[in-house]
Amino acid sequence: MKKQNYPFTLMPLPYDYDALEPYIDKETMHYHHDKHHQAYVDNLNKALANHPEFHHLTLEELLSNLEKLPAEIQTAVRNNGGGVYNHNLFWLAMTPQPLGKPIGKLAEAINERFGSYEEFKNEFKKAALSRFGSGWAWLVSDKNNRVDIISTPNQNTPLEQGLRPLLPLDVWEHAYYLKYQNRRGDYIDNWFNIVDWQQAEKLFAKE
Ligand code: MN3
Repeated sequence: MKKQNYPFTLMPLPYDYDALEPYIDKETMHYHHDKHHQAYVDNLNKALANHPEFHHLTLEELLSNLEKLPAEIQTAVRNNGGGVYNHNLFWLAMTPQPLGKPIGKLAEAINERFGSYEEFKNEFKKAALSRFGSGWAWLVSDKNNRVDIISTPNQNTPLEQGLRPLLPLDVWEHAYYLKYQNRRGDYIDNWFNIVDWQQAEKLFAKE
C-alpha cells in the first residue's frame, strides 16, 4: 500500500470490477469502491482541511495516534481515516489469482496458533459472523509476531490496539447485501476463495 498524506485520494482497484466474480459481483464492487470508499476519502479530507499541522502525517500515523488529535476531529478521523485505510487493505487482500491457502512463515504461524488452516477458517468465520452490526474481522499479528483473530466495530482499525493488520474482512452489509442479502455466512465462505495469501504473507514478513 503506497503511503499517502493529505489530501488523500481514492486508491484504484488493483483489478477489474468483475475480476472477483462469482464470489463478489461487479455491481457490489462499483458501489463499494466508487461510492462508499470515495466517501470515506472525501470526509477524511474534510475533517483535516482546517488542521494543516497534521497534513504531513500518513494514514497509519494518524490512526495509530488518534488520542493526539484535537477532540473535535478524533471521531471523524477514526471513522473516515479508518474507512480509507481498511478498504485500501481490503482490496489488496483479494485477488483473481488466489493460492487457496496460507504460505511461508504465515502458514507456520497460523498452524502454530490455530492447529490448522481449517481451524483458522472456523475461528475467523465465527469472529466475522458474531460482529454485531457493522465492522470487520481481522487476522493480525502482535509485536512478537504472534497471530490472532480479532473483530472491530465500525471502521476502527487494529492499529489503535497496537496490532498489525494482515487480513481484513469487511462485514458491513454494503460489502455483500446486493448479492447475498442477509446471508453473511455464505459471503464469508465464498470470500475465502479469493484471499490473496501472498499479500498477507508480505504484510506479516514486513519489518
Ligand atoms: Mn466497506
